[in-house]
Amino acid sequence: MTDATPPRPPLDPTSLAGVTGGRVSYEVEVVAAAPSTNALAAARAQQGAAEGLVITAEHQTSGRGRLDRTWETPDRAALTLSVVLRPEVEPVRWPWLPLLVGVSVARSLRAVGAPAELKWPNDVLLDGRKVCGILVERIESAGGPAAVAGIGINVSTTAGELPIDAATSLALAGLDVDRTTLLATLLRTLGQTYTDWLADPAALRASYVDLCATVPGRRVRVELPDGTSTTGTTRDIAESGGLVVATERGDMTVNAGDVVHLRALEE
Ligand code: BT5
Repeated sequence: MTDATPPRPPLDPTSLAGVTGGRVSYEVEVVAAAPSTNALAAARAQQGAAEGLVITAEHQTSGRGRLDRTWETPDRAALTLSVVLRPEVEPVRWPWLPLLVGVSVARSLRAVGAPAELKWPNDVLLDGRKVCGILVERIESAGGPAAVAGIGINVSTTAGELPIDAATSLALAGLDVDRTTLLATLLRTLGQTYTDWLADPAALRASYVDLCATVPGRRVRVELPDGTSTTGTTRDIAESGGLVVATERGDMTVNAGDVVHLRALEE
């Protein structure tokens, strides 16, 4: 198999001007290179940036994952973006924001022909491999808290460019997707999904479960933030957004952690 780099046209900022989704009117800034779009957007949110600011980098050179992990994408091969949102909701609803972003990405990928699924809490999978990572951070600012929603999607990334075996890209799944078109679809879908959730929080849970490969009835290993892990069978998504897992010691709701989907031989 060859691993030649495909043509990688730049994003077209003019087609992104004036994009809206639900209540969100976007202001999209395309930068050639940045260490982390989340870091840039967080600084802007702290300075009072309004909801709808989007910073996207053609080349993100020091992308951040959760828990100090990294996100690696070559120049123009991926979409790497961060969106500022200012949800006026109780703190107890904030854990749904990353899940909401996952639903929006999965819907957008399906719209361009990719049968994407979610892995709890917020990985987006294609053919069982990670095609997108999401990092939502809460920023305190004088105008109130803001959420910076960071999204990285592998678009034309080749197998040799992916950092782990369990990753994939739209191109590797046989899809030739224009990044500008995908970004516009994503922003429209995210704005609408977010606006619907603000008005009706309960409805998102059913949409999430529908798109989620983790629930119900999946054998999983849950790796908790304290370093311990446990195996069990998934039951449901709780109202908190947590994952309900049946274990030997009874049901537990996991609100933070990593999940590994197990195959029979891995137990
Ligand atoms: C994530 O973290 O998946 C969140 C990634 C968020 C990236 C976006 S890009 C725009 C914005 N600006 C940023 O600085 N970040 C956000 P986590 O669940 O911790 O997964 C990280 C792990 O995914 C790494 O340790 C690798 O194993 C794997 N990984 C790294 N790069 C990848 C890629 N391009 N595709 C698939 N997997 C990758």
